[in-house]
Amino acid sequence: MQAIAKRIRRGIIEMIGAAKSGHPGGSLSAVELVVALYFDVMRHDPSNPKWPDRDRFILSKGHAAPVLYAAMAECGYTPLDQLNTLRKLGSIYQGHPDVRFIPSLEASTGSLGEGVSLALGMGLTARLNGSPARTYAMMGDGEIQEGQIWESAMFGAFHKVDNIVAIVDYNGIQLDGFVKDIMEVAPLAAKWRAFGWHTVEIDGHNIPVIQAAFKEASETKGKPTAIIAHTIKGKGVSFMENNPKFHGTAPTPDEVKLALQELQ
Ligand SMILES: Cc1ncc(C[n+]2csc(CCOP(=O)(O)OP(=O)(O)O)c2C)c(N)n1
Repeated sequence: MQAIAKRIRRGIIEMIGAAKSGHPGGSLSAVELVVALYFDVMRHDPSNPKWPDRDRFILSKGHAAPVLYAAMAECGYTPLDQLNTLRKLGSIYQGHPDVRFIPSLEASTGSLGEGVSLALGMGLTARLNGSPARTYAMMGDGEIQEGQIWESAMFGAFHKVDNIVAIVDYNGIQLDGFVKDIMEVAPLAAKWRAFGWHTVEIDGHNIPVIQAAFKEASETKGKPTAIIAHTIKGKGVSFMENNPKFHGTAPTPDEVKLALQELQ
């Protein structure tokens, strides 16, 4: 999985570099979480994407589409050799995930704040159908400032939707600055606990720790689980790490070269 994570990081840099636009920072921070889900935790079958009992992943922070595209392509859902058409007219790899172009996506996302609500709908449906399907939704820590997130937090605990997991990619940076300076969201774990969720706080780059957290979530009955994953925005590329500039700025051709050297 470490090797896959590295390939996915390289893919993110290459596709955003080729597009000359996109969101590298929040794509790189989510790599290990997405890799653990697609390559270990989730029960899914790329040859049968509409399998009713599949586990589902919703990238609520849809601007981090490159990490999702790279993982789905690596799994075989979509073509690997088209990743570098990101954001081009006619490409299936649009700037934000869009089910009209990639039917194996669970939802179109990018308008922040909606992913946990979507997951709750899928969780309740699975419960009604007696399906073992589990649903995972990933948010950003800036995104969590959206009011709808807290409505979904109330709803999930009240309806005991224990087949969903909300993940916060807690990288400390939002669109143009640090979350603590714009509108602080801490203490995040205490907030999710107060809303009635089983809450686990982890290092979001440590794959065995991530796997253990998802296992704990699957064993938790009667309440949904929130995973607060501490991450580094831009992780893996020295000049992007913890640098708000690389929220939504593509690397230049020279920066692409440098980043790929670091990601050997
Ligand atoms: C409803 C809505 N408002 C604003 C935006 C524009 N926007 C895109 S990314 C972003 C910042 C998100 O920050 P965070 O959730 O921390 O993302 P990450 O750092 O993980 O990339 C904003 C405001 C949006 N996509 N949707």
